Amino acid sequence: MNGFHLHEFQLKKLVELMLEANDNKAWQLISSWMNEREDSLFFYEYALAEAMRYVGELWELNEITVADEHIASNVCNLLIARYHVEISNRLEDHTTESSLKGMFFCIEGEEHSLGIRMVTSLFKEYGWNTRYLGANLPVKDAVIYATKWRPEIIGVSLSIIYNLPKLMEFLSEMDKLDYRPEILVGGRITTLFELESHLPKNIRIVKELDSLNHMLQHNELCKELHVIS
Ligand code: B12
Repeated sequence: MNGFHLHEFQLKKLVELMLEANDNKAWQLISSWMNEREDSLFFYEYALAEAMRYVGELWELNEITVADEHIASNVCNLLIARYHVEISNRLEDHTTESSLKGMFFCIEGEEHSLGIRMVTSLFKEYGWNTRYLGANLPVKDAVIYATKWRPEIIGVSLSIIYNLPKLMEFLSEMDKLDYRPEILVGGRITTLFELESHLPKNIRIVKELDSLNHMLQHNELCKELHVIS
């Protein structure tokens, strides 16, 4: 293995198992690549996310159908959930009453939810009290939940450009509230377009899981809150 990256033949094998809906074999295969050095970032980014991008390429080339893509997505979901359970058992639950809170979802209209599921699990692994609100969450419901639960962090994902107006709507609604959560925006769209100049300054755009992992490791999120507590 070359650093974190899988060789093409390894990726192909993984994708093959995912397309056959063989989540158990896919799990075993990834596990066999993991050692102490290779962690959650390897599991989420270099195995699963890469595999899903490869599935996208196969679909673009007409080598697989939409139904195949759905199967692979479901296996990916199962593997994220299985890893989440595994890691929670290993670390035991270290969320406490005083844990920082984070809510995570895909903006209204957006169905690409695998990335934000990974993000939620990563926060949880670092001891955050997390709520995953899934795909296609209506803006008004996101605002109601945030107002009531008052999370310190709100993570929003979007992959498709035409969902951008809904993100802007959400941000402007959040701006009217009496409290200021830190808002992170991520997803495929952030790697395709320079959103920085279009979004308010207090919004953090996070292009890669790698950077998020670094921020979590070094307590770089909600810094002001860390100082207060
Ligand atoms: C799987 C998939 C689907 C699945 C999604 C299932 C699910 N539960 O998520 C289904 C079948 C539902 C789907 C539907 C559609 N899809 Co689709 N899909 C994909 C595919 C193959 C993989 C996406 C994926 O899961 N990637 C892996 C995840 C882990 O990556 P990620 O989302 O980028 O997340 C990573 C980072 O961005 C980051 N991240 C993500 N969110 C956040 C949030 C925060 C806060 C942070 C910090 C980080 C972060 O963390 C992750 C790990 O690194 C891509 C191909 C591709 N190249 O991406 C096409 C793709 C994205 N889809 C595409 C299209 C067109 C569609 C449809 C419109 C198809 C249709 N005609 O119906 C619909 C749209 C649905 C909608 N309204 O959203 C196009 C988009 C093209 C474009 N114009 O932008 C792509 C690129 C395929 C293609 N080549 O044409 N799709």
